[in-house]
Amino acid sequence: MSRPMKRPVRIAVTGAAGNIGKALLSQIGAGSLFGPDQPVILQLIELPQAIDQLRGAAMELEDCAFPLVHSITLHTDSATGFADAHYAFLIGAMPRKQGMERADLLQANAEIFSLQGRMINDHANPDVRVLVVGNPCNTNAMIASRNAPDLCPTQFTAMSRLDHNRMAGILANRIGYNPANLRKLIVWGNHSATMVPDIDHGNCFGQPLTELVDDKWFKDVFVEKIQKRGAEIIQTCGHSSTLSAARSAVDHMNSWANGTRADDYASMGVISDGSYGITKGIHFSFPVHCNYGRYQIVQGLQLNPWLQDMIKRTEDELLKERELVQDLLPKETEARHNNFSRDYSNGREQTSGEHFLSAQKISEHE
Ligand code: NAX
Repeated sequence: MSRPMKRPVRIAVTGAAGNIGKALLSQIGAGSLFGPDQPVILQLIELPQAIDQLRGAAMELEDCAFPLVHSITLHTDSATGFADAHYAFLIGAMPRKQGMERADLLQANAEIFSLQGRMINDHANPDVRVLVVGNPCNTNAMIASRNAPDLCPTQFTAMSRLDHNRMAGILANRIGYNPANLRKLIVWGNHSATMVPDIDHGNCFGQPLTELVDDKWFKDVFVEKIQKRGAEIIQTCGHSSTLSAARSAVDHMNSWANGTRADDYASMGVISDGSYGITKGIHFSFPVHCNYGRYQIVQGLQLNPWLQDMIKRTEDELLKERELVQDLLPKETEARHNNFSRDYSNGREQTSGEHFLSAQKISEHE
Protein backbone atom coordinates (compact mmCIF):
# COMPACT_ATOMS: atom_id res chain seq x y z
CA MET A 1 0.00 0.00 0.00
CA SER A 2 1.41 3.44 -0.88
CA ARG A 3 1.96 6.00 1.88
CA PRO A 4 -0.58 8.83 2.11
CA MET A 5 0.66 12.19 0.86
CA LYS A 6 1.16 15.07 3.27
CA ARG A 7 -0.45 18.45 2.72
CA PRO A 8 1.62 20.54 0.28
CA VAL A 9 4.15 23.05 1.55
CA ARG A 10 4.76 26.35 -0.19
CA ILE A 11 8.28 27.00 -1.40
CA ALA A 12 9.23 30.43 -2.76
CA VAL A 13 12.32 30.71 -4.96
CA THR A 14 13.76 34.01 -6.21
CA GLY A 15 16.01 34.00 -9.26
CA ALA A 16 14.06 30.90 -10.27
CA ALA A 17 14.94 31.21 -13.97
CA GLY A 18 18.67 31.48 -13.25
CA ASN A 19 21.18 28.66 -13.32
CA ILE A 20 21.03 27.68 -9.65
CA GLY A 21 17.28 28.29 -9.50
CA LYS A 22 16.52 25.83 -12.30
CA ALA A 23 18.86 23.18 -10.92
CA LEU A 24 17.27 23.58 -7.48
CA LEU A 25 13.73 23.31 -8.83
CA SER A 26 14.45 20.04 -10.55
CA GLN A 27 15.82 18.62 -7.28
CA ILE A 28 12.83 19.86 -5.30
CA GLY A 29 10.44 18.47 -7.91
CA ALA A 30 12.16 15.09 -7.73
CA GLY A 31 11.64 14.97 -3.95
CA SER A 32 15.26 15.49 -2.83
CA LEU A 33 14.25 18.20 -0.39
CA PHE A 34 11.52 16.68 1.76
CA GLY A 35 11.09 13.15 0.49
CA PRO A 36 8.67 11.23 -1.70
CA ASP A 37 5.50 11.96 0.29
CA GLN A 38 5.75 15.74 0.52
CA PRO A 39 3.98 17.64 -2.29
CA VAL A 40 5.15 21.16 -2.99
CA ILE A 41 3.64 24.37 -4.33
CA LEU A 42 6.38 26.26 -6.15
CA GLN A 43 6.13 30.07 -6.04
CA LEU A 44 8.70 31.27 -8.55
CA ILE A 45 9.89 34.88 -8.43
CA GLU A 46 11.85 36.67 -11.13
CA LEU A 47 12.63 40.11 -12.47
CA PRO A 48 10.09 41.30 -15.09
CA GLN A 49 12.76 41.14 -17.81
CA ALA A 50 13.28 37.42 -17.09
CA ILE A 51 9.61 36.45 -17.23
CA ASP A 52 9.98 34.53 -20.49
CA GLN A 53 12.87 32.49 -19.09
CA LEU A 54 10.69 31.84 -16.05
CA ARG A 55 7.78 30.70 -18.20
CA GLY A 56 10.15 28.36 -20.01
CA ALA A 57 11.42 26.95 -16.70
CA ALA A 58 7.83 26.38 -15.54
CA MET A 59 6.97 24.64 -18.81
CA GLU A 60 9.94 22.34 -18.34
CA LEU A 61 8.88 21.56 -14.80
CA GLU A 62 5.45 20.68 -16.11
CA ASP A 63 7.07 18.45 -18.73
CA CYS A 64 9.00 16.66 -15.98
CA ALA A 65 5.58 15.49 -14.71
CA PHE A 66 6.85 15.39 -11.15
CA PRO A 67 4.14 13.77 -9.04
CA LEU A 68 5.15 15.92 -6.05
CA VAL A 69 4.64 19.28 -7.78
CA HIS A 70 1.14 20.25 -6.76
CA SER A 71 1.18 23.60 -8.57
CA ILE A 72 3.46 26.35 -9.83
CA THR A 73 2.85 30.07 -9.66
CA LEU A 74 4.97 32.71 -11.43
CA HIS A 75 5.59 36.14 -9.93
CA THR A 76 7.35 39.37 -10.74
CA ASP A 77 6.03 40.90 -7.53
CA SER A 78 7.58 39.52 -4.37
CA ALA A 79 4.51 40.29 -2.23
CA THR A 80 2.48 37.63 -4.04
CA GLY A 81 5.56 35.48 -4.58
CA PHE A 82 6.26 35.09 -0.87
CA ALA A 83 2.59 34.81 0.14
CA ASP A 84 2.19 32.14 2.84
CA ALA A 85 5.56 30.56 1.95
CA HIS A 86 6.86 28.02 4.45
CA TYR A 87 10.33 27.99 2.88
CA ALA A 88 12.09 30.71 0.87
CA PHE A 89 15.23 30.32 -1.19
CA LEU A 90 16.63 33.76 -2.02
CA ILE A 91 18.88 33.07 -4.98
CA GLY A 92 18.31 36.07 -7.27
CA ALA A 93 20.88 38.81 -6.78
CA MET A 94 22.66 41.53 -8.71
CA PRO A 95 25.77 40.03 -10.34
CA ARG A 96 29.05 41.94 -10.18
CA LYS A 97 29.43 43.93 -13.38
CA GLN A 98 32.62 45.18 -14.95
CA GLY A 99 34.03 48.19 -13.14
CA MET A 100 31.76 47.69 -10.14
CA GLU A 101 33.41 48.10 -6.74
CA ARG A 102 32.60 45.63 -3.97
CA ALA A 103 30.90 48.49 -2.10
CA ASP A 104 28.61 49.15 -5.10
CA LEU A 105 27.73 45.46 -5.32
CA LEU A 106 26.95 45.36 -1.60
CA GLN A 107 24.77 48.42 -1.88
CA ALA A 108 22.85 47.14 -4.93
CA ASN A 109 22.18 43.81 -3.27
CA ALA A 110 21.38 45.44 0.04
CA GLU A 111 18.49 47.21 -1.65
CA ILE A 112 17.17 43.93 -3.09
CA PHE A 113 17.41 42.05 0.21
CA SER A 114 15.98 44.81 2.38
CA LEU A 115 12.89 44.82 0.16
CA GLN A 116 12.67 41.02 0.21
CA GLY A 117 13.03 41.00 4.01
CA ARG A 118 10.06 43.35 4.27
CA MET A 119 7.99 41.32 1.82
CA ILE A 120 8.73 38.07 3.66
CA ASN A 121 7.87 39.75 6.95
CA ASP A 122 4.54 40.97 5.63
CA HIS A 123 3.43 38.08 3.43
CA ALA A 124 5.14 34.76 4.20
CA ASN A 125 3.97 32.18 6.70
CA PRO A 126 5.08 33.46 10.16
CA ASP A 127 7.18 30.30 10.60
CA VAL A 128 8.96 30.68 7.26
CA ARG A 129 12.53 29.44 6.98
CA VAL A 130 14.71 31.55 4.71
CA LEU A 131 17.95 30.54 3.02
CA VAL A 132 19.94 33.30 1.31
CA VAL A 133 22.14 32.05 -1.53
CA GLY A 134 22.59 35.28 -3.54
CA ASN A 135 25.92 36.92 -2.77
CA PRO A 136 27.22 38.40 -0.57
CA CYS A 137 24.93 35.91 1.16
CA ASN A 138 25.90 36.45 4.81
CA THR A 139 25.38 40.19 4.70
CA ASN A 140 22.28 39.82 2.51
CA ALA A 141 20.78 37.46 5.12
CA MET A 142 21.49 39.99 7.86
CA ILE A 143 19.88 42.77 5.82
CA ALA A 144 16.77 40.71 5.09
CA SER A 145 16.45 39.78 8.75
CA ARG A 146 16.95 43.38 9.91
CA ASN A 147 14.07 44.36 7.63
CA ALA A 148 11.71 41.72 9.04
CA PRO A 149 10.76 43.10 12.46
CA ASP A 150 7.99 40.57 13.13
CA LEU A 151 10.11 37.48 12.48
CA CYS A 152 12.84 35.92 14.61
CA PRO A 153 16.40 36.55 13.31
CA THR A 154 16.96 32.78 13.47
CA GLN A 155 14.53 32.41 10.57
CA PHE A 156 17.10 33.94 8.18
CA THR A 157 20.18 31.91 7.27
CA ALA A 158 22.97 32.15 4.69
CA MET A 159 24.49 29.33 2.66
CA SER A 160 27.93 28.09 3.62
CA ARG A 161 26.90 24.49 2.96
CA LEU A 162 28.53 24.57 -0.46
CA ASP A 163 31.90 25.25 1.17
CA HIS A 164 31.18 22.49 3.69
CA ASN A 165 30.27 20.04 0.93
CA ARG A 166 33.32 21.04 -1.08
CA MET A 167 35.44 20.16 1.94
CA ALA A 168 33.75 16.77 2.23
CA GLY A 169 34.08 15.92 -1.46
CA ILE A 170 37.70 16.98 -1.88
CA LEU A 171 38.90 15.53 1.45
CA ALA A 172 37.11 12.23 0.85
CA ASN A 173 38.88 11.86 -2.48
CA ARG A 174 42.20 12.74 -0.89
CA ILE A 175 41.97 10.11 1.84
CA GLY A 176 40.02 7.52 -0.15
CA TYR A 177 36.73 7.38 1.75
CA ASN A 178 33.11 8.12 0.95
CA PRO A 179 32.18 11.76 1.76
CA ALA A 180 29.25 10.47 3.85
CA ASN A 181 31.73 8.94 6.29
CA LEU A 182 33.38 12.25 7.11
CA ARG A 183 31.87 13.81 10.23
CA LYS A 184 32.05 17.16 11.96
CA LEU A 185 33.61 19.27 9.23
CA ILE A 186 33.23 22.99 9.85
CA VAL A 187 33.24 26.18 7.80
CA TRP A 188 33.54 29.35 9.89
CA GLY A 189 32.68 32.88 8.83
CA ASN A 190 31.88 34.59 5.57
CA HIS A 191 31.05 32.86 2.29
CA SER A 192 34.03 34.54 0.62
CA ALA A 193 37.73 33.95 0.17
CA THR A 194 38.20 34.56 3.92
CA MET A 195 36.06 31.58 4.99
CA VAL A 196 37.78 29.19 7.38
CA PRO A 197 37.69 25.42 6.71
CA ASP A 198 38.31 23.49 9.96
CA ILE A 199 38.92 19.74 10.35
CA ASP A 200 40.23 19.84 13.94
CA HIS A 201 37.08 18.20 15.32
CA GLY A 202 36.33 16.02 12.33
CA ASN A 203 36.63 12.26 12.08
CA CYS A 204 36.20 9.38 9.67
CA PHE A 205 34.89 6.20 11.29
CA GLY A 206 36.02 7.67 14.60
CA GLN A 207 39.57 8.38 13.50
CA PRO A 208 40.50 12.07 13.81
CA LEU A 209 40.86 13.72 10.42
CA THR A 210 43.98 15.47 11.67
CA GLU A 211 45.59 12.00 11.77
CA LEU A 212 44.45 11.17 8.23
CA VAL A 213 45.35 14.48 6.60
CA ASP A 214 48.82 15.96 6.43
CA ASP A 215 48.87 19.28 8.33
CA LYS A 216 51.13 21.02 5.81
CA TRP A 217 48.92 19.99 2.88
CA PHE A 218 45.86 21.09 4.84
CA LYS A 219 47.23 24.56 5.63
CA ASP A 220 49.18 25.24 2.43
CA VAL A 221 46.92 23.69 -0.20
CA PHE A 222 43.51 22.60 1.04
CA VAL A 223 42.38 25.76 2.82
CA GLU A 224 43.10 27.96 -0.19
CA LYS A 225 41.56 25.40 -2.53
CA ILE A 226 38.25 25.59 -0.64
CA GLN A 227 38.41 29.37 -0.33
CA LYS A 228 38.99 29.75 -4.08
CA ARG A 229 36.99 26.78 -5.40
CA GLY A 230 34.21 29.00 -6.74
CA ALA A 231 36.72 31.04 -8.75
CA GLU A 232 38.43 27.86 -9.96
CA ILE A 233 35.12 26.58 -11.33
CA ILE A 234 34.41 29.88 -13.12
CA GLN A 235 37.90 29.84 -14.61
CA THR A 236 37.50 26.24 -15.75
CA CYS A 237 34.05 26.26 -17.30
CA GLY A 238 33.10 29.92 -17.63
CA HIS A 239 30.21 30.00 -15.15
CA SER A 240 29.85 29.77 -11.39
CA SER A 241 28.83 26.67 -9.46
CA THR A 242 25.37 25.49 -10.39
CA LEU A 243 24.70 21.84 -9.60
CA SER A 244 26.74 21.84 -6.41
CA ALA A 245 25.15 25.11 -5.27
CA ALA A 246 21.65 23.72 -5.82
CA ARG A 247 22.55 20.49 -4.06
CA SER A 248 23.95 22.43 -1.11
CA ALA A 249 20.80 24.55 -0.86
CA VAL A 250 18.77 21.32 -0.63
CA ASP A 251 21.16 19.92 2.00
CA HIS A 252 21.00 23.12 4.05
CA MET A 253 17.20 23.23 4.17
CA ASN A 254 17.01 19.49 4.68
CA SER A 255 19.34 19.59 7.70
CA TRP A 256 17.43 22.53 9.15
CA ALA A 257 13.96 21.07 8.69
CA ASN A 258 14.70 17.37 9.26
CA GLY A 259 17.72 17.47 11.57
CA THR A 260 21.40 16.54 11.52
CA ARG A 261 22.81 13.25 12.78
CA ALA A 262 23.69 13.35 16.47
CA ASP A 263 27.34 12.65 15.61
CA ASP A 264 27.65 15.27 12.89
CA TYR A 265 27.52 19.03 12.31
CA ALA A 266 26.21 21.17 9.49
CA SER A 267 27.76 24.55 8.67
CA MET A 268 25.16 27.31 8.43
CA GLY A 269 25.40 31.09 8.21
CA VAL A 270 23.29 32.17 11.19
CA ILE A 271 22.97 35.23 13.36
CA SER A 272 25.79 35.37 15.88
CA ASP A 273 24.72 35.21 19.50
CA GLY A 274 28.28 35.94 20.64
CA SER A 275 29.38 32.27 20.50
CA TYR A 276 33.17 31.94 20.14
CA GLY A 277 33.48 35.70 20.72
CA ILE A 278 31.96 36.58 17.33
CA THR A 279 30.26 39.98 17.28
CA LYS A 280 26.54 39.61 17.83
CA GLY A 281 24.16 40.44 15.02
CA ILE A 282 26.21 39.47 11.97
CA HIS A 283 25.37 36.33 9.98
CA PHE A 284 28.38 34.08 10.45
CA SER A 285 28.91 30.45 9.47
CA PHE A 286 29.05 28.25 12.58
CA PRO A 287 28.86 24.51 13.17
CA VAL A 288 25.27 23.70 14.13
CA HIS A 289 23.14 20.82 15.27
CA CYS A 290 19.60 20.72 13.94
CA ASN A 291 16.70 18.96 15.57
CA TYR A 292 12.93 19.27 15.42
CA GLY A 293 13.21 22.02 12.82
CA ARG A 294 15.57 24.15 14.91
CA TYR A 295 19.28 24.76 14.89
CA GLN A 296 21.70 25.33 17.73
CA ILE A 297 25.27 26.55 17.45
CA VAL A 298 27.65 23.83 18.68
CA GLN A 299 29.27 25.10 21.86
CA GLY A 300 32.58 24.52 23.60
CA LEU A 301 34.90 23.63 20.70
CA GLN A 302 38.57 24.42 21.32
CA LEU A 303 40.08 26.58 18.58
CA ASN A 304 43.83 26.59 18.01
CA PRO A 305 45.58 29.98 17.58
CA TRP A 306 45.89 29.52 13.79
CA LEU A 307 42.13 29.05 13.48
CA GLN A 308 41.41 31.89 15.90
CA ASP A 309 43.47 34.25 13.78
CA MET A 310 41.72 33.23 10.55
CA ILE A 311 38.31 33.45 12.20
CA LYS A 312 39.10 36.98 13.38
CA ARG A 313 39.90 37.97 9.78
CA THR A 314 36.66 36.63 8.35
CA GLU A 315 34.72 38.30 11.18
CA ASP A 316 36.45 41.63 10.41
CA GLU A 317 35.41 41.29 6.77
CA LEU A 318 31.77 40.81 7.76
CA LEU A 319 31.94 43.80 10.10
CA LYS A 320 33.27 45.92 7.22
CA GLU A 321 30.44 44.69 4.99
CA ARG A 322 27.95 45.66 7.69
CA GLU A 323 29.50 49.12 7.86
CA LEU A 324 28.96 49.57 4.10
CA VAL A 325 25.21 48.86 4.29
CA GLN A 326 24.46 50.71 7.55
CA ASP A 327 21.93 52.99 5.84
CA LEU A 328 19.74 49.99 4.95
CA LEU A 329 19.67 48.56 8.47
CA PRO A 330 16.61 49.92 10.27
CA LYS A 331 17.18 51.24 13.81
CA GLU A 332 13.99 49.45 14.84
CA THR A 333 15.65 46.02 14.71
CA GLU A 334 19.16 47.06 15.80
CA ALA A 335 18.92 46.20 19.50
CA ARG A 336 17.25 42.87 18.85
CA HIS A 337 20.00 41.77 16.47
CA ASN A 338 23.04 43.34 18.07
CA ASN A 339 22.15 42.02 21.53
CA PHE A 340 21.02 38.69 20.17
CA SER A 341 21.09 36.05 22.87
CA ARG A 342 21.56 32.31 22.68
CA ASP A 343 18.35 31.93 24.71
CA TYR A 344 16.41 32.86 21.59
CA SER A 345 18.40 30.80 19.13
CA ASN A 346 15.89 27.99 18.95
CA GLY A 347 13.99 29.26 15.95
CA ARG A 348 10.31 28.52 15.52
CA GLU A 349 8.29 25.39 15.30
CA GLN A 350 7.47 24.36 11.77
CA THR A 351 3.85 24.43 10.80
CA SER A 352 2.72 22.53 7.78
CA GLY A 353 -0.64 24.30 7.63
CA GLU A 354 -1.77 24.93 4.12
CA HIS A 355 -4.15 27.74 3.35
CA PHE A 356 -4.72 28.28 -0.34
CA LEU A 357 -4.39 25.68 -3.00
CA SER A 358 -4.00 26.92 -6.53
CA ALA A 359 -6.75 25.81 -8.86
CA GLN A 360 -4.50 25.78 -11.89
CA LYS A 361 -1.34 23.77 -12.24
CA ILE A 362 0.59 26.85 -13.41
CA SER A 363 -0.63 30.39 -12.84
CA GLU A 364 0.94 33.78 -13.27
CA HIS A 365 0.76 36.81 -11.02
CA GLU A 366 1.89 40.34 -11.73
P1 NAX B 1 22.08 33.62 -12.64
O1 NAX B 1 22.55 34.94 -13.16
O2 NAX B 1 22.11 32.43 -13.53
O3 NAX B 1 20.59 33.77 -12.09
C1 NAX B 1 20.20 34.79 -11.24
C2 NAX B 1 18.73 35.04 -11.51
O4 NAX B 1 18.26 35.94 -10.49
C3 NAX B 1 18.46 35.73 -12.85
O5 NAX B 1 17.50 34.97 -13.56
C4 NAX B 1 17.93 37.11 -12.46
O6 NAX B 1 16.93 37.57 -13.38
C5 NAX B 1 17.35 36.84 -11.08
N1 NAX B 1 17.24 38.00 -10.21
C6 NAX B 1 18.13 38.99 -10.03
N2 NAX B 1 17.65 39.88 -9.14
C7 NAX B 1 16.46 39.42 -8.73
C8 NAX B 1 15.47 39.90 -7.83
N3 NAX B 1 15.63 41.06 -7.19
N4 NAX B 1 14.35 39.18 -7.65
C9 NAX B 1 14.15 38.02 -8.32
N5 NAX B 1 15.05 37.52 -9.20
C10 NAX B 1 16.18 38.22 -9.40
O7 NAX B 1 22.94 33.38 -11.30
P2 NAX B 1 23.17 32.01 -10.51
O8 NAX B 1 24.35 31.31 -11.06
O9 NAX B 1 21.89 31.29 -10.42
O10 NAX B 1 23.63 32.59 -9.07
C11 NAX B 1 22.72 33.25 -8.24
C12 NAX B 1 23.42 33.83 -7.01
O11 NAX B 1 24.01 32.78 -6.23
C13 NAX B 1 24.55 34.79 -7.31
O12 NAX B 1 24.46 35.91 -6.44
C14 NAX B 1 25.80 33.99 -6.95
O13 NAX B 1 26.88 34.82 -6.58
C15 NAX B 1 25.28 33.19 -5.78
N6 NAX B 1 26.06 32.02 -5.39
C16 NAX B 1 26.12 31.74 -4.07
C17 NAX B 1 26.74 30.62 -3.59
C18 NAX B 1 26.80 30.31 -2.13
O14 NAX B 1 27.43 29.32 -1.77
N7 NAX B 1 26.18 31.09 -1.24
C19 NAX B 1 27.45 29.70 -4.53
C20 NAX B 1 26.95 29.78 -5.93
C21 NAX B 1 26.69 31.18 -6.41
O15 NAX B 1 27.89 31.79 -6.75
